[in-house]
Amino acid sequence: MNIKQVVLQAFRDRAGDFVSGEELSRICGCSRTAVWKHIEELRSDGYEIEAVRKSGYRLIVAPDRLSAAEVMAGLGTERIGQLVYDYDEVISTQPIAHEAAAKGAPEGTIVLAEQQTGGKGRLGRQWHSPKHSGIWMSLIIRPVIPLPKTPQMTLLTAVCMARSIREETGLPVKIKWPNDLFVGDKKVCGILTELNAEADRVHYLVIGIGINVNSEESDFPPELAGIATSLRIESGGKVNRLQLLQRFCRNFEQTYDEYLAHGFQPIREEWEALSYTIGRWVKVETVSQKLEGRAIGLDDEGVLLVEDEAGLRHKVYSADVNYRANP
Ligand code: BTX
Repeated sequence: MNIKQVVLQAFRDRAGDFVSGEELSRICGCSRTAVWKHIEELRSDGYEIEAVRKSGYRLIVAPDRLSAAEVMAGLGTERIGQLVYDYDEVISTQPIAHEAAAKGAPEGTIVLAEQQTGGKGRLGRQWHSPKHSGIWMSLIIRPVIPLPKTPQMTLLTAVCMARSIREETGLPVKIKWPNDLFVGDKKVCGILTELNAEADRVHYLVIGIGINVNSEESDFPPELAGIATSLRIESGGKVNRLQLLQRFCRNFEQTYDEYLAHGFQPIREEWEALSYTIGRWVKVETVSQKLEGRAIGLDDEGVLLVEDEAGLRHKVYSADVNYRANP
């Protein structure tokens, strides 16, 4: 942790009470003048900090910003979120994370932006990422798994994010295969998994996650009206982006470690329990596949199983799935 993170952690531990300059200087291992300089920096980052002679410093208001210092302070994970790069505005966090990963950024590194001007969805689609209203992030992981298993990481991420949103907001979020989170019939979160690999070795994955957290109806462009929603719209109140992100980091680390130790089975069960897709009549279209049927579950590897009207079971590896009324 750097000094700003240590100071923020001390404020958090004290929950609104004063921390003396002397104590901060002891915790941070620097002079009181250096502490004061860091307090000034935090103020220019938007923190409102009261200073009272003989009492010390007290945090009054933290800005609604996803800063690296805030995310890393008090996170309590070992890898996920232990290195965070934050940006005010980027085209997309994905290429930044790829570049960091190629230069050796450790597993768990996160790239965050308050706004993306060219947010990416799958297959060249766009992801609308307006200022301060969402979590737009890319997570670098380096699992030692064979290439065909990498789609499982998207399913794992969806499970962890759905669980985190449910715990944080109580909203009944569901997962639409393979990479969307829905509240009711509207999309609240999308996941884009990109990888760098050779035929027999995964170098790293960059998992891009976009969540509409505090967006209001007016934040969505007309083409998303009726298909997109936010946690705020659905829950009726502002949601703390920082708490949600930290909760996701903890959930992800725990679930990812379980996955590395015990495989996909527990994730498959949780995915099916949270699924919006299972039990529905779907229409699947890929370059090589066109079929309609009922989504009946995932196989052991995380491949979607669809049963057509003749009772034949088909495996769907990667495709857009549209929903149809039952025949
Ligand atoms: P997707 O291809 O499944 O979804 C993209 C489609 O979703 C768009 O064509 C549009 O219809 C709809 N859409 C666009 N923006 C939104 C939005 N804000 N809310 C709801 N629906 C929307 C999903 O791709 C993967 C998205 C990943 C986004 C993250 S953000 C951080 C990282 N950086 C980056 O550039 N992308 C990822």
